[in-house]
Amino acid sequence: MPGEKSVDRVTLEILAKAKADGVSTAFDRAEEIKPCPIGAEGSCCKHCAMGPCRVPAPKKKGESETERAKRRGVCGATAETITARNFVRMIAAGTAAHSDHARGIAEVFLATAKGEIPGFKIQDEQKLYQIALDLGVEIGERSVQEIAVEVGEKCLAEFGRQHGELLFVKRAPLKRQELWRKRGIVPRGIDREVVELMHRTHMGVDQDYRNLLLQGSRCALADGWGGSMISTELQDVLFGVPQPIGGHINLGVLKEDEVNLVVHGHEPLLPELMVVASQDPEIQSYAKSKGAKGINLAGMCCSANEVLARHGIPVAGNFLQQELAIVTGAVDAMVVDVQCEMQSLADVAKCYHTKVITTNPRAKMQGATHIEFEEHRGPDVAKKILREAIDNFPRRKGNAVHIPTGSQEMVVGFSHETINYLLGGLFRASYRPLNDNIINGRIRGIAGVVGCNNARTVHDSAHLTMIKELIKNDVIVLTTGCAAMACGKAGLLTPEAAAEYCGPGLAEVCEAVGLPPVLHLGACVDNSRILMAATAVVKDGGLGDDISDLPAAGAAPEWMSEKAIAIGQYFVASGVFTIFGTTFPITGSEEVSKLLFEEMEGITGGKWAFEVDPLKAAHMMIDHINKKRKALGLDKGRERVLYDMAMRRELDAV
Ligand code: XCC
Repeated sequence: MPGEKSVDRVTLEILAKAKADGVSTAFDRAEEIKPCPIGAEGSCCKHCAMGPCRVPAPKKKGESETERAKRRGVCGATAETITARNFVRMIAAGTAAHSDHARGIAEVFLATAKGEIPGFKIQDEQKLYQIALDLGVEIGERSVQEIAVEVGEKCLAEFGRQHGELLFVKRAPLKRQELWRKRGIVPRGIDREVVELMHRTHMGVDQDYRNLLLQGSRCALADGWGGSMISTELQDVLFGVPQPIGGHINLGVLKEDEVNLVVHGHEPLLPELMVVASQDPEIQSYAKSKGAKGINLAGMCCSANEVLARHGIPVAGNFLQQELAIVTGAVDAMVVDVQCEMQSLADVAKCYHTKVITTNPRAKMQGATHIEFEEHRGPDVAKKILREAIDNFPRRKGNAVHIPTGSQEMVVGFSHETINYLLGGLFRASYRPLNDNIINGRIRGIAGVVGCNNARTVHDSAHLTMIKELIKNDVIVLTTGCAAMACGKAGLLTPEAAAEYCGPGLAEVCEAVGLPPVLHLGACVDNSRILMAATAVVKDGGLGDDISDLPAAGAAPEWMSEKAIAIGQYFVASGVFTIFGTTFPITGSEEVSKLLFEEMEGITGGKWAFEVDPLKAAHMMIDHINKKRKALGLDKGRERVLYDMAMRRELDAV
């Protein structure tokens, strides 16, 4: 309905409760606080104490050279330098976030391999061997433990590497690697690229916006093919590669008669232990002793995606629903780690009985209880937190509780490995059927639609409008993060969605295999799975020899976090046309806009676009996909060959 803040009925229902309870949420604050127009365009510089300098946008027409020369900061920095600096600092922050997460995982992985840590073990040996091969770790007759120790050490060394190339760069198509080398943007060490970007954007260092954007690309690649990929890969070995699994989503997953504990954030280490600890008979009977029927673990944001994909743990909601989970009055504890946690959680919790528990020394919050997740006694910490939640259950204020009815079913847990065997069959796992269906036109192309919610747009609306338009036009969608949850709530992550929303070609493929038309690939670090899927498609042949040749596009229509910019840039640097909605933080400079929206294609084969209207954005993606199909000679329309028995026999004989 026009004027509504969300397209999700459940969100609106709890927003009404927040209003009645006198609780302010991000939805309200987004209306009260107007964004600074110059900051929104990226041309406000506060990198030194002579500023902040706000460099206004140029006059629409007829700006004289003198007027143009005046549009500078005190140090003389131009709008292009300032916007480029701000933009690449976002990349540095996003890369740092994903990569610091990855470092934590690598440390726990190594300690697990050495047998120094309780609660974790090497679960997926197949994946370990695959990673070992890619990292150049010898397998031979060595034990799983020996291999895992060396894999852990090699991954940890990637952060502090000073020279050479990140090892996972070799996973990319050869042509792509060559292009990166030619452009001088192959990442060395992950930390090194972040530090260099912070240095270059310090006052008075790199004042050439093109040069800044090249290092921005190098740093972003250190995220996608470095930090994020290390997180995904090592998490898969520790906790298992996700397999298709059923799940439920939305605030209706909370339970009236059970202890509700919501895990929120990004790192799956503690949530994995909570899954185990919540099933412990001692903890279960403790919950019963306090009058609860059991323990209901639910997830929020990317922590949710992690435990959903591996255990089918229900999802309470995406980014903009975090305060609303507490407003239901039914959450006994919200346990947070790092990233995307609103500081307002502690304030909202004051109006109810919810205990907000921070667990990571990097991320404390005033008004929250801090129980540190010390990995070496992880299972004990998990139980301690569960007991806190259980102790809090009797404090629920009955008249303040309102849990919306119902939740949506979905099928999740896809990865580049599962796409392989789902489409190819268990015994001839391959991307061939996917490639063939793209070549024959049943599937027009592939889109990665990912990213956040943003309180300045209608919650979930742009995700759903864009994705429905894409699948209607036979574009299969890979999704992660909060976008994936929007799809889950709207029923797009079910095989049945194929018949309802897809064009005839995609519907046919999905129905034949029993796949949803939108595949949930996990959390935001798992966007690295999309890079791997794209690479697998290239390597299977018939669709060009680089990611930039593929009929594919990426989007984050409701983005808000710096991590999204890092992700967008590593997709662009990997050769993908990538379109963002909401706002775009470089529009204060015509030169930087031209570089990112046009010239980048000549540098990396991918480019950015900015379009607020999700329907228009979807058609820009489809046009791009069509352009790539044409370049591959696939624009002739599909030829339907009807096989008679003789032809079938002939085929079988091949
Ligand atoms: Fe955060 Fe990952 Fe964005 Fe959602 S999608 S708001 S970054 S939780 Ni990652």
